Amino acid sequence: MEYVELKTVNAYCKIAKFGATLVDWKVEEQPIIFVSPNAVFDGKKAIRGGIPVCFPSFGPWSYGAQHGFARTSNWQVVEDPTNGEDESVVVLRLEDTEETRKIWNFKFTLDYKIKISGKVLDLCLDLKNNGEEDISFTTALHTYFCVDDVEKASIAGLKGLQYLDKTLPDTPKLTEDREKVELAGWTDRVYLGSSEAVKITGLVDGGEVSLTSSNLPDTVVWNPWNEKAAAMGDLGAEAWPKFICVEAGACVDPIVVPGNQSWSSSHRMEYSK
Ligand code: TA6
Repeated sequence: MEYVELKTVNAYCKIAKFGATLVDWKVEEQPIIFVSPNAVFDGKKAIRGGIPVCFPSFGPWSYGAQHGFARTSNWQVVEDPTNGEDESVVVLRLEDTEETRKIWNFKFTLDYKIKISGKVLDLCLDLKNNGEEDISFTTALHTYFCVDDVEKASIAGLKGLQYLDKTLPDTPKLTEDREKVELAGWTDRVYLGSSEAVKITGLVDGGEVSLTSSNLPDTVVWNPWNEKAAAMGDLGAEAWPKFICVEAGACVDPIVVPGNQSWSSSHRMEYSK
């Protein structure tokens, strides 16, 4: 599997060209992103962990596998990383192919700029619709964060938001009333219209991370918990307490990009300890 690496004086990042999946982000040697010890790196199955790019769909999709084809496609490096003392950047690109057009008949260029600087990771998606027809899609950056114990992690910034609870029949829309969201079992929620920063505490070794976005209005919180994890060959019963997924996306209301127009989004992670 081919990778591209970013390095600065105090941070490191590694991205698989397969799926443009960021599989490692360290600040001062501290790993922040979780990858399952049982992840498969066969260039076919989505990597279990890291930051999979869900596109052109977040969730189930009538055209193919859930979360779309971007996370199981080979991306190109547009230009080699610029590795400076304080900042390092790379752009990866996914374009339509004969295969993608067979299942989703649109011409597009999706550029994914990844930048590390200090204790910050910036992820920017820029979609160009190269055809005449509107493109409609949903998307998410499906981040797995390393935690000491998922039951001791907490997420602030979601109070007052409505969320879809995918663990309940008919996926009801409920309202979050907690200042700090803590997980005590299988959790699969899409919080709608997050505006303020979302802060995760309980990362490995006392770390915290603050998340902000533009044009990615929803926040997904997920952990499969023990039973479901045990049934996932690329996760397993031992690994599930060691991560929490907090994902920035446009997960519900599709984004529509008219012919020959563009759409862009950004997602910033600021680590602190
Ligand atoms: O982000 C939460 C979610 O949509 C869950 O419903 C679960 O399916 C998870 O993604 C993992 O999906 P995957 O296809 O990577 O196994």
